[in-house]
Amino acid sequence: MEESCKNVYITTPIYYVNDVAHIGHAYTTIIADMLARYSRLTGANTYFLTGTDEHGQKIAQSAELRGKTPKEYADEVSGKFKALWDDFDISYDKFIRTTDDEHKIGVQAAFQKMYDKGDIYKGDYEGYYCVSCETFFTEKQLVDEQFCPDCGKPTNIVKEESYFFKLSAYEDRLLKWYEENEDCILPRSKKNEIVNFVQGGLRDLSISRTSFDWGVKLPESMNEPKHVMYVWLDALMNYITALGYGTDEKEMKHWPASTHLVGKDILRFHSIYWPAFLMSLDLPLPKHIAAHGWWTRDGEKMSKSKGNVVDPKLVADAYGLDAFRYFMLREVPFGQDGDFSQKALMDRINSDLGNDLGNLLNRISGMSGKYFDFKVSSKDVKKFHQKELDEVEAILENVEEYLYKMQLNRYLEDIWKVLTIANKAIGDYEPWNLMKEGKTDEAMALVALITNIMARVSLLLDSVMPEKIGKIAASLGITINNETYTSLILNKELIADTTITKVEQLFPRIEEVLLEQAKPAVVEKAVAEVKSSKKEEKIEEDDNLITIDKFFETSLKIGTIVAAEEVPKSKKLLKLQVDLGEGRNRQILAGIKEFYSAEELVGTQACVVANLKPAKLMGMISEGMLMAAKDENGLSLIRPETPKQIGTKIS
Ligand code: ME8
Repeated sequence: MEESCKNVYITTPIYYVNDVAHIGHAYTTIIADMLARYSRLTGANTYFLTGTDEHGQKIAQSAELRGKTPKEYADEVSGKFKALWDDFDISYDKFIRTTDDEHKIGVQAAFQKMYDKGDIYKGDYEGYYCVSCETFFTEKQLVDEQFCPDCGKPTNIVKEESYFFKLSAYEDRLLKWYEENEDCILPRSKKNEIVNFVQGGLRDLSISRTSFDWGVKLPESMNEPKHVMYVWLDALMNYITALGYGTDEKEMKHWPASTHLVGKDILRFHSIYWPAFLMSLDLPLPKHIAAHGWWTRDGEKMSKSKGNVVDPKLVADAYGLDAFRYFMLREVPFGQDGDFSQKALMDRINSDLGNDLGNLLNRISGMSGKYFDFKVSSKDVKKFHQKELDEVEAILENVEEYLYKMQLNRYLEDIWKVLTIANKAIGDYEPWNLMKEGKTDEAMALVALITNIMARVSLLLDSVMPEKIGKIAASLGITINNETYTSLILNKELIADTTITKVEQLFPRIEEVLLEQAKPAVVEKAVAEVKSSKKEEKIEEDDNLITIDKFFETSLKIGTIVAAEEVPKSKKLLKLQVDLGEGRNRQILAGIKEFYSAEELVGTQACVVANLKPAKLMGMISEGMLMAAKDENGLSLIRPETPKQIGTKIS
């Protein structure tokens, strides 16, 4: 974010449509919304972009699993994201979808430009691909020769004709950019990781795929109908196609981005590929790429595939949207991970919001009502309270800096210091005694001091809690806009005479957790539906639940392990021959060597996923998978309690 009178362009990642929105997504979007609202208040010409990322193998597979076309599926989930942000009153200026025609045209224009420049060439890609992360890896990068180093899922071997982007040619320019722009990647600790990574050397990037077709086609002039663009090239371009790059460029005046807000999982794409693409396109680079940490549940990253997500709508409905926003921004230092806890949320509501903020407003309306018929005049504030005003101003002068550095929790911490000054002043000056002593002017000055502090705090908190601050401002008789911001915050003026109106209690105390437990969203929803005795079909529509037919698409069988041996050079893999009663043994490579020896397995039974597509691991075919469960105490194979006939179906 930059100072006022400038163009400010703030973006969230565009979210994949294979996931329901959870509090991780809400977190990014709420931070971006806060920055955008603040920026508008300061008078900057602000543009705020969010949207959905709808192409790629992952989405195509998710759609197929549900028996939908990718577009049908994308329409449905993208609609849910948009509805949630609308429900949360997120102040985006544009919601982009990568299936929008303008976007596709823009991406093709960018591809063409990079190609014409000589930055794209055709070759063959051979390596590993993680569909879940939509990322290419070299063999060296894999964990145990097989698993994605980012998400831990198995990778696929990909061997196909591909176009490449000359990423390696941008290594030096990227390093120079990092060096010359101290805050281009925030926080600093994350920047160091990126610099180290790039110093380790960059390989050219495969930017087209031929093995599936759910993606943006290459420009027609290239006559390559088999190729679609790599989903990350397509996705990153959204930040410029949303402004009309390659179509109607009238909004391009907002470029370059002030802040690309991202989670740390996707920082590499944003701080290496994206600036390199932009250099190739001769466009200026973003000012800041700011990476926040993860919200976890019991220490694990929240994600739908892990089934540990918290539904932000449930939390906001239970505790209030503004309280939820405040909590997210205040609780965890930007860049660090945070475990979601309702207890912590309740504490913030009862203490920070109820006691410190809400109560102060009650005291203003109580004192002004009792002593002055709700009228407040600032005329003697300077005379009696210059000291407090100076203290407040010394703090507030520096808070904006925290926003530029993305230290949002410190921004809020300091605003709370100002509230403490106000609460303390009431105790120190005891207006009830001043009134008794007939020092009416002094009592009025004190009430006006508190009212002025509350007015300034309101301006600074409006972006964090727009709804509640709207109510506070109305109660104080002020309007939250750029004019008031300029007068009270920049010029440090005092408010004009005003009349206080009483408001209901803004943050009622919460005595016990309101959500039984923040269970995965689908479970919560399903339980709620059953409780309200709606029809069962309704549950089936909910994102994660499957029908029994779907379950039976997986063929699970009992097999006997007839032979087992270690795979040389592999820490994890054992090579097994498993009899499923098919007249021949299946070869199955299982990552269980750390937990079982080859000898002890021979002659035992296991549950086998029998209809998996064969996969190649370390150059050997694997024709199935053993079922196992792993926790902190180790891994156990799932087996029948008593021996069963070979090939018995599991149901
Ligand atoms: O990566 N904690 O989309 P995505 C905090 N389509 N934030 C989280 C989170 C968690 N547990 N889980 C997700 C993609 N997020 C690409 C982006 S941009 C050109 C393309 C947030 O749906 C966080 O901002 O997987 C993370 O970066 C983003 O959601 C990933 O969303």
